[in-house]
Amino acid sequence: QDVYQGHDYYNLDDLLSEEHKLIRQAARDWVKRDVSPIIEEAAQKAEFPKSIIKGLSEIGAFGPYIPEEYGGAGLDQISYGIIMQEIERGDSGVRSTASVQSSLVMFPIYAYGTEEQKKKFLPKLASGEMMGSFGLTEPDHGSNPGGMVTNFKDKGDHYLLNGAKLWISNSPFCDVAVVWAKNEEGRIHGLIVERGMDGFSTPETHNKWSLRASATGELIFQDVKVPKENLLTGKSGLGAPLSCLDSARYGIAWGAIGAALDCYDTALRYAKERIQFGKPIASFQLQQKKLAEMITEITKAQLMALRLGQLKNEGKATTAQISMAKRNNVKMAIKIAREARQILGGMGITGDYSIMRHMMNLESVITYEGTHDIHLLITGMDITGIAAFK
Ligand code: TGC
Ligand code: FAD
Repeated sequence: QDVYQGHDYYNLDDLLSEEHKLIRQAARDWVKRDVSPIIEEAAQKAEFPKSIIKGLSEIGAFGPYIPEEYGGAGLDQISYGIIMQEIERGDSGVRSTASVQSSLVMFPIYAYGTEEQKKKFLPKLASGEMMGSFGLTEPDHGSNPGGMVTNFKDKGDHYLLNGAKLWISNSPFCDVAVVWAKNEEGRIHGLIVERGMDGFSTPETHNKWSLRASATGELIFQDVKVPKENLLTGKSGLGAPLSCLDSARYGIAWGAIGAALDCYDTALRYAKERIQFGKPIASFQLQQKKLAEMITEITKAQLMALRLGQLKNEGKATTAQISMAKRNNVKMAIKIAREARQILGGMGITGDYSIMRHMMNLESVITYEGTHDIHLLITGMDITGIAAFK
């Protein structure tokens, strides 16, 4: 791990600014120092390592593109991507924590919240003093969030919230949850629910074989009285939560490259050192084919992510473009993890190397933020004009 410097086959660094490279180095150094040494044990024990919260905040991973006046880092979208890439080189679960906090909690409050909400929540979320979760998925509504049944009623001086969300990252320890629910007319709105409100509970989901260092759970609302000032007033309808997903999916398109780079880097070095039949296994054509295809696919994914970042910076990236990159890059990373594990032979199944953990983590990444199938259908809809979801 010590000599890892990234792989840049097409000299994409030439297209990055000095600031981008400094941000990357800071994130990379932090992952090497504070994540890599503890993450295997955290994953084995299925414990979220709370010690990383401070560091995530310090490298700008909480709200990288949220303006500094609200405590964010005020960076561009490529910086956001680079930070996600470096974090996911360490672990997809750690990147999940940052994705949720930034794109799914801070973004909706920043984009759709009142000035009071922004001032109250954003600086604390940026510093990690407050941790957030995002409740869209329900037990019976995953790919089809528009069918949600969680609902709130106007009770004059407050709203009364009922329902349940499942598969929620950060839920077991979150201080606040951005929750999507239908009003009495069936229109979807976002509400900020705070820990301590009566009737709000967050049981943890156990027995995951994937994303074990990330805490996942439920959000349960039983007659929760939510103050009216906690409604996100800036946007309603399914488009509001979906626009947050655009931001998180973009970060995942970069993040997956980090996991793939770590697997490739590990496999390349192992192949050069491991001797069988009197030669390094890297000298056998079958292993070279695997490694050559890995770096080719990584390079294509890097090009896609960088161009998407440029489009995001210009405010031109479409939902369909983001879907294509999320789908392609996560699939690329899973394939590389599987091939890399084989290059390590039996050693590849142990926790002495990161590959098997990445491989298992990526099974969540390919499912959350829209499944592999759903993203294909988004592309299909974009090119044909016909939605095949329903
Ligand atoms: P559809 O009729 O297509 O759209 C409903 C309304 O939303 C608008 N819209 C968008 N607006 C902004 N941004 C987007 N990306 C948008 N996509 C659609 C659309 O224009 C429409 O507006 P209006 O005004 O006409 O009402 O909706 P649909 O019900 O047919 O569903 C489409 C579909 C299937 C693509 C969508 O539901 C979907 O993406 N499903 C996947 C669900 C998903 O991704 N869930 C993720 C949950 S969060 C999570 O997984 C976090 S993981 C934690 C981590 O990152 O670590
Ligand atoms: P389903 O929607 O039931 O899908 C099952 C299968 O059917 C999939 O293969 C899917 O592709 C396929 N399918 C569904 N509809 C169609 C269709 N129309 N056409 C073709 N195939 C279809 N959600 C949140 O709101 N917040 C979070 O923080 C969050 N964190 C998560 C963390 C983890 C570890 C995991 C695993 C999930 C998380 N999710 C979160 C939920 C995630 O977004 C959903 O799991 C995902 O959207 C899929 O929903 P589902 O699991 O209900 O699967």
